[in-house]
Amino acid sequence: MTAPAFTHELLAGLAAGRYAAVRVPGFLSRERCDEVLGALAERAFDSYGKARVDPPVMRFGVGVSDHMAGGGVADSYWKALQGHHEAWQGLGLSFDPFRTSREALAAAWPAGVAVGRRGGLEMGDGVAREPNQGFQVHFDDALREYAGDLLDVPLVGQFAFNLYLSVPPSGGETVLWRHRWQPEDEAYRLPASYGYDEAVVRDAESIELAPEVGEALLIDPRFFHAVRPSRGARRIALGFAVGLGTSGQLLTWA
Ligand SMILES: O=C(O)CCC(=O)C(=O)O
Ligand SMILES: [Fe+2]
Repeated sequence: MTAPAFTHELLAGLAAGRYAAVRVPGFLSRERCDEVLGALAERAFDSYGKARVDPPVMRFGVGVSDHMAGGGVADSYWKALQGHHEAWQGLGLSFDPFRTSREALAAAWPAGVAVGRRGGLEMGDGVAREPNQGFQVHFDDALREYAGDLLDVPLVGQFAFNLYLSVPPSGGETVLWRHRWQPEDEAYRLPASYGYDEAVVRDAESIELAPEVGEALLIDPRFFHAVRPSRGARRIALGFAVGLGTSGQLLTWA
């Protein structure tokens, strides 16, 4: 579904599986995209853990996936989050793009949106990601990745939010398959990787979405998805995970 704004019906439809993806072109103005991009262009990006994420994906900000330990979250995550907030504040932006994004979701979700908490501590609010060489075929599911509940509130649904700041003239498509993880899929897992051989989705229906600058995309990341390699320009998106909690609230984390 492509729409001028996120609505309650669209978010409910995505959670229920009625829609594969909801995209909102022009979610962020060209001026605001350029402001964030201009500030990020001056900064050094980190990369995700090199063994797990290959080809490498660059990142500005802290993501919990690099701090998983024993089915939970390592102390290093909470320490790293301090530097994360300093780094984002250091960009000197005139607005907080993660807050702006949460507010747009809150306008569509009567029970509200908040940054999720674990053990009472606020999780990270989002990252900028640059998968110029693409993301492998993978899925994201906090219920499978963590031993217990990741957040203090149990989740009954999950979304992935992406806001595209820079997109290449060719490549960089997000591909989404009508296939959710099943035990047999483990035969296709790439060694030590977050990803799977593409044969895992060979028989599944798919859609391919070529993002535009300023567009926001919500998907249910429990469906297998990938990002194709970019050609000709950086592909930079702001992103965070969104859970639908048993409280009815949407809870974000990164
Ligand atoms: O960059 C994208 O379009 C999708 C990235 C991704 O894998 C996710 O948001 O879970
Ligand atoms: Fe993903």
